[in-house]
Amino acid sequence: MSKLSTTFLGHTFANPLMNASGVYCMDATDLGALHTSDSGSYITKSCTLEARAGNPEPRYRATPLGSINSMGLPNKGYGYYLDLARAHDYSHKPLFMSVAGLSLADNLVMMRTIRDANLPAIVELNLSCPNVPGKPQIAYDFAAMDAMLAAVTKEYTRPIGVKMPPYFDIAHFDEAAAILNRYPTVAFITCINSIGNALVIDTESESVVIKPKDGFGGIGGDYVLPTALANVNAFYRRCPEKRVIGCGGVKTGEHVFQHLLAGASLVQVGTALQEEGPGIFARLNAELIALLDRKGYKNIDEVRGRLKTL
Ligand code: YRO
Repeated sequence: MSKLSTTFLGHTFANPLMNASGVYCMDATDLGALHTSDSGSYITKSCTLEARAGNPEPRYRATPLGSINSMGLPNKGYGYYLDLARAHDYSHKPLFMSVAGLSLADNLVMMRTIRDANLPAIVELNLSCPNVPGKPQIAYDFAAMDAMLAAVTKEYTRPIGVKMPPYFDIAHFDEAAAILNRYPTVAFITCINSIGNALVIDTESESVVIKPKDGFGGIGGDYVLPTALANVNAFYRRCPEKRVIGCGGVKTGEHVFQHLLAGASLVQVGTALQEEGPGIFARLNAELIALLDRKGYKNIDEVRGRLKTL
């Protein structure tokens, strides 16, 4: 066993790194690059019942401090990812599937089909999915989130995870965690999705930089690391029976280490993977090993949740 290897939901991972859903995971070409990379695992693009083209371009832009996107859920439809999951070599590395139905009914259809396929793939349910128009996304509407989890976990009784947007208020951490804790088969919580509805402005052109939603979009990268660490740690403290996957602002091995300290068991890479490509996983693993060596840690399980307070 190498220094970076770990276990999660009964699966063995060579290292804690994977892509954030949405990055390098739309089709078999993208996913093939993740398969052959030095990631410990990888996840498919959030899927819907039917394939979607997504929003008009430009719909993603990198900035010196991160990225903004309003992709609009472009994906090949859940059947495509389920076929890849059927063909996946699970002895090479574990595979996650992200599911983001446009309604509770759509999620139930997808979850039943995935259940009946009886694969080792691990489902991450994206709770940033649309709700009734005029209402916030599911994860910002706690009654809708509770109803979604009740219905999904009733049909799909194997362990699942939920992808959460960031919260910014202690009362919201408390309420979200209390809801998640009512569902024992919600085995992991991935924190965080992009910080929603930000606006990047280009001074020279006096313009927005992405076309959809008058330039509004979710931000990732350097902008979000402290928010991501807070959300990882908030759910790690409140949900002791669950695992947490860290996502947000990871660009160096040091950032991976900080997510582990905050309580993450695995760590996802979004914007930095989009900008650097799948070669980033070899660099992050090397940087993390060097940091663990310098600090005298024998493995990453020793680091998890060891954040000190003052
Ligand atoms: O635009 C997207 O496909 C997207 N971008 C993100 O940063 N996070 C997401 O979860 C998604 C898909 C879900 C949704 C925002 C389109 C409802």
